[in-house]
Amino acid sequence: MEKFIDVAKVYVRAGKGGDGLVSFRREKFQPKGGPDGGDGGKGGDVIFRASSQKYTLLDFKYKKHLIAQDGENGKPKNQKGKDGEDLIVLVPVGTVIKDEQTGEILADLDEDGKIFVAAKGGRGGRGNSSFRSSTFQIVKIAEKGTSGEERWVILELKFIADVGIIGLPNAGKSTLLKALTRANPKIAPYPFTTISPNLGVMDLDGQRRLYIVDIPGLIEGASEGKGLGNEFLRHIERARIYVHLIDITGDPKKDFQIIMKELENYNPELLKRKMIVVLNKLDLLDSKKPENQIRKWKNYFEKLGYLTCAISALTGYGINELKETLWSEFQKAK
Ligand SMILES: Nc1nc2c(ncn2[C@@H]2O[C@H](COP(=O)(O)OP(=O)(O)OP(=O)(O)O)[C@@H](O)[C@H]2O)c(=O)[nH]1
Ligand SMILES: [Mg+2]
Repeated sequence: MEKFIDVAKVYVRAGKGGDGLVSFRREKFQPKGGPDGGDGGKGGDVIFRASSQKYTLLDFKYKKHLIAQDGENGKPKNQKGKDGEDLIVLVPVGTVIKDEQTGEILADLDEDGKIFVAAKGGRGGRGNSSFRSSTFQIVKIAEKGTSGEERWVILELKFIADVGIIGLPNAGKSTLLKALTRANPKIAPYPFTTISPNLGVMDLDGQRRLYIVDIPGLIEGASEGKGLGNEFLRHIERARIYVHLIDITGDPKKDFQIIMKELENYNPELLKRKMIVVLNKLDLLDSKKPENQIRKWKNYFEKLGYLTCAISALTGYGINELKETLWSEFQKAK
């Protein structure tokens, strides 16, 4: 199965080395002692480390500048400046790091704990005490620390989605992704808000996790290239199970058929994949007996052989149950 790619571009800068110091010992009765300026500390490195506790590159959507600490300057009395702390950046296992300029693969962090030093810290400069010798006592020179390495790198993570949310434009797919995960996709009251898949990770009690993608809306004729067309259907192939999301205030029967027909036209194999029908926007049912409506459509889809849930992605109604259902169905489908 082809994979989705989660990508982030980040700037890494290692710490500058601290400067060496020019200083002379000052003691009672010995106004001009020998040189005692300490060396500068080393600048911190920027290090990527693969962690099985990380699942996406979402952290880097807002934090793009990764900067390690500078080394301290040298101090009197031969004291070396402190080394800058390394900046350890956790990324999901499977993250590939590329040079932004050349595209060259710099590292493939495919195992938990694997590391890559993306920017080396600068060297600390030597203080004047390092330059003295038996014949050269009055040293007034010291070195500057060198600057830390810096560059832009691309982080890439390939994954297969566990769950793909499909449905007509405006059904509430992005709203549902947001309700199930901590993702924050764009949501708007018009069709085709989503133009490329959004990724989120559903987390049940910190133990059970599913990768969920919200796929752009499909319309009738998509398999012949209408709307966002084939491009979108291609995304659908990459999910293990589907949530077929339907606006209950629309025409559930017709809406369902439109999507199923497009799937079939595109690739009949897709119809064999596990699908859960989810009726959305229950909060908008204003009839006196919304349960009747819900029961009617639940029965309808269950008769067709689909596990069917009813929710409001907006208010959160039914979301916890849906999470459990997704987990157990995913286990069965594996
Ligand atoms: N009242 C109500 N509104 C909802 C619910 N779910 C989604 N909406 C609204 O429906 C509109 C469309 O929601 P989106 O999540 O952007 O829909 P989408 O399916 O991702 O749409 P596309 O990306 O265009 O395919 C927005 O105005 C949402 O606020 C719901 O459960 N109740
Ligand atoms: Mg959307």
